[in-house]
Amino acid sequence: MPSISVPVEILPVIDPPHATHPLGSQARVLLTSVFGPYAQDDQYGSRAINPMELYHNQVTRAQGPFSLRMFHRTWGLMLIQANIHAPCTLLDFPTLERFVEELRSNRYDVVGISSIIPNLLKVKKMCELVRRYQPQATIVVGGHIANVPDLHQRIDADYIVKGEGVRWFRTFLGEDPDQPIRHPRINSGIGTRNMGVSVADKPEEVAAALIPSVGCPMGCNFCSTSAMFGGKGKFIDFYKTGDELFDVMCQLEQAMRVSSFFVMDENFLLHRKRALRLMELMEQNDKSWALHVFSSANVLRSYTMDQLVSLGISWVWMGLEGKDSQYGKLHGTDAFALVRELQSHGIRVLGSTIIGLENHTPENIDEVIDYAVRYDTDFHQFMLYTPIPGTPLHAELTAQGRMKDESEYDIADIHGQYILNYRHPHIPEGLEAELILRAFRRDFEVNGPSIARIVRTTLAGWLRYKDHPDPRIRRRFAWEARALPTTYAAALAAMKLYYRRDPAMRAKMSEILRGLHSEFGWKARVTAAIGGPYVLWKLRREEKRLAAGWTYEPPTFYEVNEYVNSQVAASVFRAERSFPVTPRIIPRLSGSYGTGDSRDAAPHPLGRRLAQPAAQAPGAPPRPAPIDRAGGAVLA
Ligand code: B12
Ligand code: SF4
Repeated sequence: MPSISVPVEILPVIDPPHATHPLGSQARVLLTSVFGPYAQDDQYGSRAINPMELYHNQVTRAQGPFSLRMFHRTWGLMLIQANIHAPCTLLDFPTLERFVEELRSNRYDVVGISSIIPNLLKVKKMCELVRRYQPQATIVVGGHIANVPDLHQRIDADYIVKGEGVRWFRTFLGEDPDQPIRHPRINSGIGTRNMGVSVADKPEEVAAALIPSVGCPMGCNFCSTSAMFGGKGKFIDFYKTGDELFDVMCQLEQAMRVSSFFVMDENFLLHRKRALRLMELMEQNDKSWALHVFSSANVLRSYTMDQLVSLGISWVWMGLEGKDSQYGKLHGTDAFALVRELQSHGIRVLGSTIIGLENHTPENIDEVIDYAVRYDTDFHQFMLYTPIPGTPLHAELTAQGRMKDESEYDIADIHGQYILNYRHPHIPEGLEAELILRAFRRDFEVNGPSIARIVRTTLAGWLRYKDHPDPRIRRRFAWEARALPTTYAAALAAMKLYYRRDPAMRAKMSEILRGLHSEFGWKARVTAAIGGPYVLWKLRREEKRLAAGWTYEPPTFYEVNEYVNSQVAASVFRAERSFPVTPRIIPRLSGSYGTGDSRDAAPHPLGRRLAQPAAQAPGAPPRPAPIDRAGGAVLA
């Protein structure tokens, strides 16, 4: 059991007048993410190849109209807003103009900005704007950007906060930092779209994001999320026990009418005791929830398939060891066999492979890519090997003089899809952008659209478990399979038509469609016959739009917590109210932060990335109001 400290560092970059804000919980707080639009090249560091979209950015990037389009909110800010007693407004995904409007329209005592490193220039600009329009406000900058060593010299902020933000804000506002953590209601995906079809906005179709912990005790040397929360042996639990977590999930289930959870936890199954207790409670209380998790392969292996199924694991994001990888972390686990086994139980796999490891060369890279493609996971993420400030790997390469100087690149381009930020021993400068694209393309050419792959896996799960003796298990698989005879049959029929001149791919699509026909009979046949041509038409239309340069941007969200009085909330731009759930089970030990069990853990190469159900739909309260893109105003 690792010893755990609370890895929150408070770094005042100017001497604060007080250790806490003089107004305490009376201080008016604005929390904001960096401004968009994101999917374009501009002087603030937006990049067309770095959209604010998980899948299209780094998973289905080369899948054209088959790419899964979806946005995710800034969960860290939502968590902070839910857990302070000060009146707090959250502006998520503003435009620059909307951010300025907010500063001109409402007075704030504290402005908190969340960012990652590639968005540094935006933070700089935002700090300047706060100084201009709200000189009285204290500027606090947090999130992964805080790991830039000389950040205080690059931006004009009062505080740069490394690590967990709820505790920092509570302390700063003079509140008890050890109160239980309230959980915001978060729709895990927003604006889902695939093959030119937008997914319906039904609350019961949406997964709730669940944040049990942050950090990962495995402390892989390149892992910025582990480093962010203390590194090796350290992490922070918001909900320490299975009982606490179960309570929060029940409340989210009721409030949001969800039956699935996207579990935003670096290595959820690593906390074995908590996960198994949750499973027990799900069994006792007849909960057939579906869980989407991150996990390393050998942690998955430490559970039996019955346990995984009972716990509702239906989607796994896992790092895949590359051929002859320097990260030998799967520890003898046959990852190919594991992926197949998981898929045969209906568990969809998002595999993650790193390109640009030290042993990769222009000569062996095709072998590396082919190896990754052979996994035939439902989705495949490829990322460039990128030592990030704050990680041991970055420190090591800096000491060896192998990190590139910042004058050699633009920091906005270090997002993992374009430039290596260190001197690679074999890959010539500039080749990496092509290599990573080659990997995405190869995976798509060989394995086809991810949407077809998840149909294949979901069908396998349904066939295996539809007659399971436990009705709780049967119910979950029926829920997972609900769209197979309808939406997915139409989608497969469209794909078959789309690939009519590609015999291999057409055969692949035909086989999956045959599976649907044989299982669901006339219903699937009729939907395929009628819906297929319609979806094909949508697909082609989307293909044309994308070819013409169409991009997607997230809507702006504008939300206030319960301490903002309603007059303020209604003024100028009307805001939505956010409604977190409050834990009813209070931890026995004082404090919400604690230890976990990492005995059977081993790291995965790129583990902490986001998993997401494919058929995600927007919806469920608190719902974003209509968007006025020009001003970004949210008028409920
Ligand atoms: C969800 C997510 C996304 C979402 C959306 C995020 C958003 N709305 O901004 C999507 C999928 C769009 C995305 C995109 C990208 N992401 Co991303 N993403 C994540 C992910 C998986 C989860 C973040 C999260 O919600 N965590 C849970 C919350 C509770 O934790 P948190 O965000 O860290 O917040 C806590 C603290 O950081 C702190 N805090 C945060 N903000 C603030 C602000 C203040 C004022 C204070 C005081 C404290 C504070 O308090 C919070 C509560 O404890 C992380 C990995 C991870 N596990 O964290 C990567 C991660 C943040 N992403 C990363 C990257 C690189 C990207 C991309 C560049 C694409 C890419 N190639 O991966 C793009 C950038 C898009 C763009 N144009 O800006 C890196 C950042 C690396 C770095 N050091 O800068 C991470 C760490 C993944 C990784 N290890 O590579 N991402
Ligand atoms: S890469 Fe995965 S296993 Fe390693 S520290 Fe990060 S989250 Fe943990």
